[in-house]
Amino acid sequence: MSTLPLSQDQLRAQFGPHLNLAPPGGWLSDPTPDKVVETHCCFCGQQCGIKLKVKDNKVIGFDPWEEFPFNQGKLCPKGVKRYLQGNHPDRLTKAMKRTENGFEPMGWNEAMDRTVAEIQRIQQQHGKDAFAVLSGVSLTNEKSYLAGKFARLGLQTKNLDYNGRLCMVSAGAGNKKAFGVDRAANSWADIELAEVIWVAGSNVAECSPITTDYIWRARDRGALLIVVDPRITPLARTADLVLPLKPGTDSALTNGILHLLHKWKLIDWDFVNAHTHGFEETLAAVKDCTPEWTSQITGLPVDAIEKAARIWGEAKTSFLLHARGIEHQSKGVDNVLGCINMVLATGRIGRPGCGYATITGQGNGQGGREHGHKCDQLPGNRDISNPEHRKYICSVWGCTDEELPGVGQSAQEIMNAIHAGEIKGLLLLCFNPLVSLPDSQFTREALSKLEFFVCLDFFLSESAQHADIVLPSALHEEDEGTSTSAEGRVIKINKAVDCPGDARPDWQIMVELAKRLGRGKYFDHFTSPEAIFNELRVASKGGTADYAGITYEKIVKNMGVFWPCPTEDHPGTPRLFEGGKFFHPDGKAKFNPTPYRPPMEVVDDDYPIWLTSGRVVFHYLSGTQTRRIGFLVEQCPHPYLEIHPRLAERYGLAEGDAVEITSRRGSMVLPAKVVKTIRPDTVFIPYHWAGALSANRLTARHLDPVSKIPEFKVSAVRLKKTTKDQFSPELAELQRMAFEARSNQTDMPERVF
Ligand SMILES: Nc1nc2c(c(=O)[nH]1)N[C@H]1C(S)=C(S)[C@@H](COP(=O)(O)OP(=O)(O)OC[C@H]3O[C@@H](n4cnc5c(=O)[nH]c(N)nc54)[C@H](O)[C@@H]3O)O[C@H]1N2
Ligand SMILES: Nc1nc2c(c(=O)[nH]1)N[C@H]1C(S)=C(S)[C@@H](COP(=O)(O)OP(=O)(O)OC[C@H]3O[C@@H](n4cnc5c(=O)[nH]c(N)nc54)[C@H](O)[C@@H]3O)O[C@H]1N2
Ligand code: SF4
Ligand SMILES: [Mo]
Repeated sequence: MSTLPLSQDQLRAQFGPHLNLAPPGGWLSDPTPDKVVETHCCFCGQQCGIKLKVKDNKVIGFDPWEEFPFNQGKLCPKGVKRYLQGNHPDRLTKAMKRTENGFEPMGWNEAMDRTVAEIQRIQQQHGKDAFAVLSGVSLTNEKSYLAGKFARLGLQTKNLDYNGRLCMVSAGAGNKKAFGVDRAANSWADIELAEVIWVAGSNVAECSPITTDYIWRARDRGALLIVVDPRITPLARTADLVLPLKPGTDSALTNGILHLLHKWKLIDWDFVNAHTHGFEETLAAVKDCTPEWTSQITGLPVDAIEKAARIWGEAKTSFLLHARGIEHQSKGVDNVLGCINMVLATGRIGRPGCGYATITGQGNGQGGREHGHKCDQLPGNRDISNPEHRKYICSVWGCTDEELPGVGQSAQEIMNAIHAGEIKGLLLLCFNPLVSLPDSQFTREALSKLEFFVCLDFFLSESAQHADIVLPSALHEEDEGTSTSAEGRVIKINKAVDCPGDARPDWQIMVELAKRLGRGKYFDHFTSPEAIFNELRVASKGGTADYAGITYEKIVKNMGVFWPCPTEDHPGTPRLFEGGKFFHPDGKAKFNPTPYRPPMEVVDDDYPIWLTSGRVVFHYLSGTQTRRIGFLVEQCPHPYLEIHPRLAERYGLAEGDAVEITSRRGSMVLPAKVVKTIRPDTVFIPYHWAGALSANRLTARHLDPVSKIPEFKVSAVRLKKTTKDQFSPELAELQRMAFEARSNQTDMPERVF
């Protein structure tokens, strides 16, 4: 049913330079704002404070919010430009339906009627679970919570999952297993006090830029920095020790380090005996992980491995940070557990300056993974298959156990089931799977098989282009709510402007749909984000992610509250494990053996090069938002293949040459970017683009067996030099526009300053 009819306008929306031009007459004529609103940046999990300047119901600029403790006024390039997105001409303001001639605007009522009729038809014909919901964690806590309740009680489907499945789930599963709780163990204040900082698979300077500042403050006090990454990232260029391991070998490295910590008697036995379980079997599993073995698997020199173990083992204070580099693997959970084993073995965790955290990715990647829009989860990070947890949530929601569905399928599994024809209908909000899931050709096929597909977005994303109905939702600055930062700090998003046209916040759309589906009794009382938050507080009470004592007022007064915060007079909890107390019922942490497994796909004669993928500082995720901000587009207009000079030479490639990259899933042609900062057996593609430019044409649908995260960080490819006329029309167009923008010195709207 769903094909891809791209009109000229849609093509422009997808590939144009998307300059956000000032309104006629220009803002410069009167840049004095009517008001300035304290809120947060929406473009990553750091959730930096920012003040938006508003005039005539438009965001016209920003001021630094210097009092906000996390970033103290600092912002990265995306944060500096985020104020521009609301004024983009592509902004959806009407509901749209797909016709044979492309998308046409439609009335709100008609869009709702059709959506409800199709949901009912599909569920009557094929069962409740044949209609799925895929959601996202750029949504506030209120919307995330509501998405879970809407799917379970509004649609009565078990098949609900979220885009954090591509992001935070390996860390979440590892943290829960080891600590009994899923949150950064410490606020970032502890980074500054650490004397060793270990960063694994995290491009901090580009992807969590404000964290760089904390690391540098520690460096100013003499801290040593160790970075584990197949690429020498900007942060790594300032490191004391760089460990550029082969992609997909992280658990071999952490096992090797644990082996040496034991051999060199650097284990804190008092801590291990008093506060943990499982050390003996974990130690047994690393018995043979000698430096030589570790070196052979990881490709790192023996002395570098030994030096790393020595620095880590002898430190008095330390902070270990990791991100998707180790988590986007078919053993993502094991990699996380391997890091935690290193943290627990040295016994420092819980003391000042001794920390551990995964750096959360998406805007609300932390809060959004706590309150029940994961397929196996209920609010407060409860477990949907635990009878006690179900009973409590049923009591809060006023439903019976029979009414509450069980565990559903995870995001990639939902897409697989759509492809297999088992799931027939989809409601998608805040997620662009066509760009973001692996094996995009498969995703495209799946989306085109849906009998009915409704998408909520504020731009016509590449996935939305396959929808039958698109409902215009609200931008971050058009609604209020709460969000939880990478540190675990619950913060307040404030409304700056009203929604244009028929656009409205996702929560209002879900509540209206639920009412029209005859399920209003569970949703009628949600008349504001605060009303939803107040129910979330009760639903989370007694769970590990306990928000019961957090109120909007308290967040504003204290500029954020760290959960758990069980009562209104509780100050919140910046450091989770003080005194060696963990969140399992017995208060102890768990070591977990992580025997090394190779990646699901390994290099061979046909596909001899490792491919990895990730981000650049100027774009956010699938690019729906940042590919519409002129300045950011200009800084990084199109994808490229990062390749080491030695490998480039082997293929006769010079900077800018066209190279065809082929995996078992597909192939694409990109310009080569020749850099000395990547392993010579590995290439890298930034993933922010769609269609012919999408890195996910090449990646595979291999999942971690526990977290179900795709292995975005490891595939095998072959390379071939080709000619520039083989560039896709999209790439050629972007190169042309980038060239023009440079030579014309195109005026950017930030002239407003
Ligand atoms: N500018 C920008 N910032 C962002 C985002 C964005 O899109 N753009 N997105 C946000 C989100 S949702 C996320 S999840 C975070 C992601 O933040 P990061 O995880 O820091 O970013 P990535 O680029 O995905 O990958 C991190 C690093 O992993 C390395 N890597 C690749 N393979 C391996 C491996 O096998 N082992 C190890 N150890 N490292 C490996 C890559 O070389 C890369 O430098 O960023 C957030 N911040
Ligand atoms: N190859 C490769 N693939 C990857 C990764 C990688 O490193 N390599 N990284 C993975 C990671 S870590 C992540 S997090 C995913 C991200 O994958 P996605 O979630 O698909 O990425 P986004 O660009 O955030 O897409 C969100 C969509 O929701 C819209 N949106 C934003 N806010 C709202 C809102 O409040 N309401 C509604 N209704 N819509 C909204 C945006 O316009 C956008 O179209 O990609 C994954 N894919
Ligand atoms: S670090 Fe993240 S939250 Fe802060 S300004 Fe940059 S994108 Fe926004
Ligand atoms: Mo992410």
